[in-house]
Amino acid sequence: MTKFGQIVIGPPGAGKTTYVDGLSQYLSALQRPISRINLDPAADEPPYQPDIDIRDLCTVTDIMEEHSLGPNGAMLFAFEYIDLNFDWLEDKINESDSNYLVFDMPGQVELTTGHISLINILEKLKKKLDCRLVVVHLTDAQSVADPSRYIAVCLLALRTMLALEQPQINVLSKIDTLPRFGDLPFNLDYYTQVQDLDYICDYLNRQRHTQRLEGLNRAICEMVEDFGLVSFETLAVEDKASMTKIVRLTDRVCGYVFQGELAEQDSALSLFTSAMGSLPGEHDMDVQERWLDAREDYDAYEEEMWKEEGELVAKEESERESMSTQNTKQSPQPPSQVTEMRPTVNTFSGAERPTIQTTNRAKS
Ligand SMILES: Nc1nc2c(ncn2[C@@H]2O[C@H](COP(=O)(O)OP(=O)(O)OP(=O)(O)O)[C@@H](O)[C@H]2O)c(=O)[nH]1
Ligand SMILES: [Mg+2]
Repeated sequence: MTKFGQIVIGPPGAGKTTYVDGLSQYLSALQRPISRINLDPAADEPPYQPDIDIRDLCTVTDIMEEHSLGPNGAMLFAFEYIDLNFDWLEDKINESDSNYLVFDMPGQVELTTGHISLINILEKLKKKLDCRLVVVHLTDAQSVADPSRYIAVCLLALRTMLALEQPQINVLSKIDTLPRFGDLPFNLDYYTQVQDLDYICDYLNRQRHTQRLEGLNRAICEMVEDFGLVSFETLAVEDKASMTKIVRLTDRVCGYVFQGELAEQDSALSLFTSAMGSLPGEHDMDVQERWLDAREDYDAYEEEMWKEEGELVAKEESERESMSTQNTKQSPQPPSQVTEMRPTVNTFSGAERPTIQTTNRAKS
């Protein structure tokens, strides 16, 4: 059976484990069974219960003790060990019934920028288990507040894409924290689209401490632009619209969209409309507006929507309860239709969405 899924990578603290936890909750609400696979042999207790846990095979602490290695060396050793003992992982995956796998990776960037073990593991997942995975590369959105760090992040994203040779989505995580870092020199879409990096080089040349690196910065930016591979999505893990967009995108990229309900439809048109049509939030919600320009208005609006949704669910629940009490009193009836709780596609599609007077668009 073909398996689909995501392999979640990114520097330490980028939010990988939190995303896997959020994704698992989100997909269970959609009634999509998933296997959560902790591939971090140095993980403390993750907030989710892993269905497969690499720490049952090896832990960084044991490797450090047995082989007198430091934490980074032990992590690379652990991945070589996983590669050699791939059968263990293969058996565990075969035992699980779910055909959607989510891998939570450690934060060591060495693993994703050229170390051969992860490349081998991905190859085996593809060849032996027929896994179609999308790499979700998370980076803390804080990096856009510092232009030189942003350039490094673009370079890392490109390096990872070239090293792993997998379909990859780069994501600026924790976008909800961005207002904490003050006004950005450019609008958010400038950072997500990764175009015209000359502007950022010019900006850095106006800063005293980065002027002397002009040649290096320009060379890196030119290379990133020439490849034309890097762009970023945004993610706030607790925001439903944001998660919806990432799930829809990953489903398309790994091909999951062609499975399940859609695969059963004979209409090629509906299949391709789902695969190629616009994503929720792509046009009608601007991330800059949501998280930077009018955040408080949106937060208040969203709270109101959640309250209404909660009241609706509570009402439905009490109606169901009273119906089932009536049914037990009367003759046996077939079970009543249950309204499924599904995440709303776009929280901000209502007429009452907040309007804002000004944006800082002029900056770019
Ligand atoms: N505000 C906010 N905080 C987040 C978000 N995602 C993650 N965090 C926080 O970021 C911190 C690090 O998150 P983790 O999920 O442990 O990061 P990680 O990438 O798994 O870290 P390592 O496994 O150590 O590399 C935690 O305190 C999370 O609560 C988000 O979308 N918004
Ligand atoms: Mg983690």
